[in-house]
Amino acid sequence: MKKIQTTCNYCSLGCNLDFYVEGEPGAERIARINPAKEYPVNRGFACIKGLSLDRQISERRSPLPLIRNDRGLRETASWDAAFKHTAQRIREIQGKYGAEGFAAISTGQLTLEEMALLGHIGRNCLKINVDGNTRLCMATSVAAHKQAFGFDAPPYTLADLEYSDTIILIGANPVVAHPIIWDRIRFSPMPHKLIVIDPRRSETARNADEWYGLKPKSDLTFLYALANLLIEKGWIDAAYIEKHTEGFSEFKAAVRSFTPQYAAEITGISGERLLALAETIRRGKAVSCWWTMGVNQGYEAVRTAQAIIAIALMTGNMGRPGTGANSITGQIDAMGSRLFSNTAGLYGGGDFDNPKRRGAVARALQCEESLLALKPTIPYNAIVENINAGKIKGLWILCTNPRHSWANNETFRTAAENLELFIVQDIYGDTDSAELSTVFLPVVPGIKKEGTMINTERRLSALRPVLPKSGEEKNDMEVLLGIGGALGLEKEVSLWRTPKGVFNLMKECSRGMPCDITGVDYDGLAGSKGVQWPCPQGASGLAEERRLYEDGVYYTPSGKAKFIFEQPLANPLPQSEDFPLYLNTGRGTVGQWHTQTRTREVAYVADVSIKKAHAAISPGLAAAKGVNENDVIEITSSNGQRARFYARIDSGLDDAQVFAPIHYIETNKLTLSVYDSYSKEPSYKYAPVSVQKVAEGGRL
Ligand SMILES: Nc1nc2c(c(=O)[nH]1)N[C@H]1C(S)=C(S)[C@@H](COP(=O)(O)OP(=O)(O)OC[C@H]3O[C@@H](n4cnc5c(=O)[nH]c(N)nc54)[C@H](O)[C@@H]3O)O[C@H]1N2
Ligand SMILES: Nc1nc2c(c(=O)[nH]1)N[C@H]1C(S)=C(S)[C@@H](COP(=O)(O)OP(=O)(O)OC[C@H]3O[C@@H](n4cnc5c(=O)[nH]c(N)nc54)[C@H](O)[C@@H]3O)O[C@H]1N2
Ligand code: SF4
Ligand SMILES: [Mo]
Repeated sequence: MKKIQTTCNYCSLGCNLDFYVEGEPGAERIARINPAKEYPVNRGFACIKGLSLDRQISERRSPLPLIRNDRGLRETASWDAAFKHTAQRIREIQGKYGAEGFAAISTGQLTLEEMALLGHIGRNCLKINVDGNTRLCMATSVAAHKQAFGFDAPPYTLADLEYSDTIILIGANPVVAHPIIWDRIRFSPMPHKLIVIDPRRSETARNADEWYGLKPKSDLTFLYALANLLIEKGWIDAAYIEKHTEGFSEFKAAVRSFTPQYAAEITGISGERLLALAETIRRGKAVSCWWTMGVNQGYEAVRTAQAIIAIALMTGNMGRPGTGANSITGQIDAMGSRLFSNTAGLYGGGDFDNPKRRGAVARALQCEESLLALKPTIPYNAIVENINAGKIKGLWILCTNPRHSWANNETFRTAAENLELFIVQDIYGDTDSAELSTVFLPVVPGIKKEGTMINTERRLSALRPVLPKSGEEKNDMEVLLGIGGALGLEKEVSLWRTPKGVFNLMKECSRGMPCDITGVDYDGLAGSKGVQWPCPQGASGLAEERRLYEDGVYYTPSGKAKFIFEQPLANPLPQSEDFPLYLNTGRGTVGQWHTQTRTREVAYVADVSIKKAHAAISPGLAAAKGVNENDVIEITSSNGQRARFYARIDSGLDDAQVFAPIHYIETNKLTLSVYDSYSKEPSYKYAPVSVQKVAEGGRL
């Protein structure tokens, strides 16, 4: 039996798993999957999703492309025909509507190398807009880090969870979304206090020492008031502030008006409880703050993330074991997408108009500088808006399912219907998005692919094929190269033909940057413990766990971290008489992944998951509306749409809150086209709605 170590390609922990494969060549079979014992992230544990990665090889997948014919039917085509057809249609669209009449959307679930190659073909060669669906997820943290730290460089290593005596989770629910983080908190040898800040008494909040159930989207006021209290009480680290930060006096002056009384009105959290939190922070010797989508997905999300950073900076909780203002990523390779996708910045970092970086990247890629994209991509929402305005007529989406996952998702359905060319590259041809495609390009799942992933703590790890491809099957890289070839880009992609070749190009692009990976050996990553960036050439004896900013030096021109303040904005679309309630959304269960295309294959997840869309309301609201568990309710959203759900009753919600898991397409029918103004990340977690009962128990 052969043992192959690879990376789980679901969540951002990037657990490593040992696959045991038996059988003759051509008839290989996965006999067993064990979480890798020596891997520093998961240390012999994994969740149900990783342990069932072998379930993505079902009959639902067809190995050959589908092209929609004149009668509107999808017909099987050979790979050669599909490549030629797709390339020809891309050229026609660009000829008719200009280069930017075509666009692409990728994702943080592809490998670093696949994303880099798409960025090269799309952004450099075709001069198109390519955004990542990391925009729906991590764009806020990217913007927050760049402005406050000078580079998109999150400080922590996961071991900081175990060195922390005060763990504060803000808008994060790791019991469901990051089970290995939850394990590491739960079993941490360090006695600790766990605090959860979340309008919903989530699964994690139920297991915390303290839960702050603030009003939705009131985090910024809450954090400014907390900062003000820490400053007034003198519970700050003046030496750290003086030596390693800038902008503190302006910040201090700006938050002065955020009194506990004022904050209580906005947040619903009393002055006494705010003081208790400030005292807990003062007492903590190693305080760490961790945030996820409850912060990132809001209309003033970047400033909220920066307020968390401000609290960590002013209390000197940075750069030491167990501290940090720590953004947790979502998808396995979100970090790879942020650094190496050529979408919002050059490969390895740097703006498209930075002459020094342009020169370095062109040299690294061994190409003319003029080949490099000249400007950042327009963001995801602008791509969808431009489609609906008739400016973009062709779209290529890879490894994402926006018909379901995009905010206010009927706008994506309209967009797909407005397209002349809609290419979907996915492992399944029956996703909600693929069903609308004019060209469907089937690819193999992660267990048949090779490349590199970068997890939430900046750790690079190897994805290695567990099973060989069979017959006509292709992987993402081969499909990208096939289309590149049919577009006549043979010369441009000549150095980009293998994952290792692309990785080595990206290494060169990273040279001298904060995310320097010139010391990483592609082959050496396989079967290893992974390595965190930075890892420059010649680096030796690197510790298994490394955090950034231990020396207090940041990546800003002055070397100091920045305090950033802005007056909280009015909610652009608040609750009203017609829409007195609000819809909160998020992950439902450990077993379910996003739009469920993959996890529906796992029988023991499907068996315990509720099949149809469901939404939770409080016992108080249920009583007021005469709703019992499993009755059918209709939720009407301020975006003009309505949808039906089975009612659940959840005592962890306040009477104005409705919580719907994202795993059902109905949920995003109701979310808003509202974005953070800096990151353009959708405000997925807040939509004014009203609720009505439409039927007794289970007649949906
Ligand atoms: N099982 C499973 N795991 C996953 C995923 C999955 O689909 N399924 N997806 C992965 C991905 S891509 C991501 S991005 C992560 C997401 O991981 P998380 O962000 O932890 O998960 P969410 O459920 O989206 O949201 C977290 C919490 O934010 C809270 N929240 C809502 N509004 C606010 C607010 O205004 N303030 C505060 N403080 N909190 C608020 C919600 O009530 C929710 O409990 O999960 C990853 N892991
Ligand atoms: N209301 C609401 N909406 C949300 C969120 C929320 O919290 N609330 N969260 C947002 C966030 S954080 C995220 S990350 C997005 C996720 O949104 P999506 O990325 O759209 O969701 P997935 O279901 O993960 O879609 C991935 C697709 O890629 C396919 N796939 C899997 N492996 C491969 C592969 O190797 N190659 C290719 N080509 N395809 C593959 C899968 O079959 C699936 O169709 O949802 C966002 N939407
Ligand atoms: S915790 Fe995340 S990376 Fe680990 S096995 Fe589960 S889904 Fe995969
Ligand atoms: Mo995400």
